Parts: sequence; structure tokens; C-alpha cells
Amino acid sequence: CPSSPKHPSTPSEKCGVLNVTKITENGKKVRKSWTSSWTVLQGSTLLFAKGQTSSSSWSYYRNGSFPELLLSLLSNWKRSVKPRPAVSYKHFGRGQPCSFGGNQSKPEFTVDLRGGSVEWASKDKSSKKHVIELKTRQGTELLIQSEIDSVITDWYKALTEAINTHAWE
Ligand code: I3S
Repeated sequence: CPSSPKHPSTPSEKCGVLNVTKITENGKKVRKSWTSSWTVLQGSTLLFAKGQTSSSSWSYYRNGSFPELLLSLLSNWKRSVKPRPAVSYKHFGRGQPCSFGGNQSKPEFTVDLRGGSVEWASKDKSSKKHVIELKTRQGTELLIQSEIDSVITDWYKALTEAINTHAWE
């Protein structure tokens, strides 16, 4: 996974934990419900899995994203959630392919990026910082957010590139 600085900033595959909510589905407004989701970008598809609160540290560790790892460990500790046991770094080193392995084998939902658009959300869309607004051709609108500026900036670039690359498919 390309969280490491060694990877290009706009890879064809990218993963990480993001906060996400739908605001419109098939053209109809829906109630916001922010969820922490394991998020995978694969080509023109964006996949989300729910419920990452206790395993996000593991995901960050596996993918070598240490600022996020520290933040998630801190937030897990605050929730008094036991962190997962340490596992050999050799076994799950940097650069692991992004996936929905183990209990993440089925995405909660997927988004087709072809014909979609991405922009920074205006303040009337959310009071949160670092929010991306993603619109699909099918009339679904999502807000995607991370507390970490560099993380959300990388996602903005990756999503923009994916949309541009697959626009005419
Ligand atoms: O745009 P909104 O409706 O003010 O968004 C907020 C609400 O969805 C709120 O939930 P309740 O309406 O159930 O209280 C959420 O807790 C907030 O996080 C939403 O606002 P932000 O600005 O965080 O997207």
C-alpha cells in the first residue's frame, strides 16, 4: 500500500482508513452517518469496509503508515480497546497489496468512479476539516475525510487521477 513516501503519490491502488458518509444516494438526499472505513482504491473502483475502530492500527502498521498508526493507537487507547498483539514486521512489511483480507473480505459498498468528480467540500457540506466531496455518475455523493492533512491530500490526488484515467471507459 502506498502510504510510504517511497510510493508514487498517485498510485493505481491505494488503501487506508478514512471517515466517510453518503449525503446523496441515487439522486436523493440521505442522512449523514460518518463511519470509519477501510478504504481501497482499485483502478476505477473505490471500496469501503465498515467498522475499523479496533483494527485500524493493524491496517496502518501493515501498510507502514506510522503517523496514522500513532493516532489510531492513541484513539484506541482512549477507548480502552486492547491493541492487537505485535506481529513480526518481516511478515507484514511495507508495500503489502491493498485488500479486503480476513474479516474485510466483503466491502460494505463500492463506488464506480467512472464519470464521477471530486472536489474539496465547501463549509456548508461539513463542519469538519479536510473533507473531499465525491460525486458519482449514478447520483451518489459522498464526503470523505481524514484528520491528517497529508493523508487526505494524497487521497484527493489519487481519486482525481483515477477519475481522469478512467473517464472515457
Ligand atoms: O450537515 P449536518 O446535518 O449538520 O451534519 C451533522 C449531523 O449529521 C450530525 O448528526 P445528527 O444530525 O444526528 O446530530 C453529525 O453528528 C455531524 O457530524 C454532522 O456534521 P459534520 O459537519 O460533522 O459533517
